[in-house]
Amino acid sequence: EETLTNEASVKKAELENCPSVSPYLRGPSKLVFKPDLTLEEVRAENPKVYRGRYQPEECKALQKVAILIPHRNREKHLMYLLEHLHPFLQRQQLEYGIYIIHQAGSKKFNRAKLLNVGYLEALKEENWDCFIFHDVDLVPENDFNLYTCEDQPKHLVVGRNSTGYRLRYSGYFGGVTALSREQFFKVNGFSNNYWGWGGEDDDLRLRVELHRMKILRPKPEVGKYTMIFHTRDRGNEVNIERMKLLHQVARVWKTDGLTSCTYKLLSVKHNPLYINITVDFWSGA
Ligand code: UD2
Ligand code: MN
Repeated sequence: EETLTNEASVKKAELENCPSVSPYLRGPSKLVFKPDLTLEEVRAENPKVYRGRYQPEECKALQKVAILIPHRNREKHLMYLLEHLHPFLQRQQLEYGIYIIHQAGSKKFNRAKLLNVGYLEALKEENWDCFIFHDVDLVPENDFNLYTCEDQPKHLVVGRNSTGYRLRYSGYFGGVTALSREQFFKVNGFSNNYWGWGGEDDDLRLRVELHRMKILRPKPEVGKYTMIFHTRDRGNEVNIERMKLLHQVARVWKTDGLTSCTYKLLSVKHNPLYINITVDFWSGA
């Protein structure tokens, strides 16, 4: 057992760095969502993913990337995302882990707080370099859209099918973003105070701007996504407080965020294709 571990680590140390551009990238693709797909099939298609994680065999990945996905009651979307994201990330030669942060109970949904939890919990098992904050219903169409972090925060969704593949508004920072461990730490993560739909993405943009960071984006033809059709979920009604909250960012970012993110951890489970973290935001938290 011990010699095996040693041999494995020696082998890993000898691997050369992966190239800056992976030879496996394919460019634009037409996405197909098979109506009768099962999670069992997705598992069979991804034999090299172990307990939600993967690392290339042929080279040492340039970054270790944690994908954080806030979730409740979107099982079908999750299955399609896993089906496409695993091969996509492997073609990019990344070392990665996919974390689903599941909100238990029926209290208002809190996407931003779930993502804070994901960051804090994921760092307990690996010193990830880079974090991708990812909606469950957005599937990337072009694998040149790299799921890596750069010297500035990156917004990966330039456009999606439902909006004619155009940026919704300048400063838009929703859907999928990439921040390094340090960048996210510096802005104290997301606010924990956005319950229900809307505003939390703009809040993060303001935090980034307050710290004099710039937002990078891929080219429009690369930053393309398909959003799987959905209506507004029950428990995620529009947050009418969002404008008020957005006016407070400069005053509260230091005390509202990672440093004040309290939650009840119900379970951490390593499934074959993802790591599931279930949390409860009990009333008063
Ligand atoms: C937009 C943003 C999203 C977020 C949201 C406002 C884009 C492409 N996305 O998404 O990033 O800023 O507005 O909060 O602009 N979710 C569940 N279960 C629920 C409710 C939400 O899993 O019951 C998760 C899921 O990952 C979903 C995400 O939260 O993708 C955002 O919710 P949405 O898809 O209903 O909101 P949408 O499409 O307007
Ligand atoms: Mn959506």
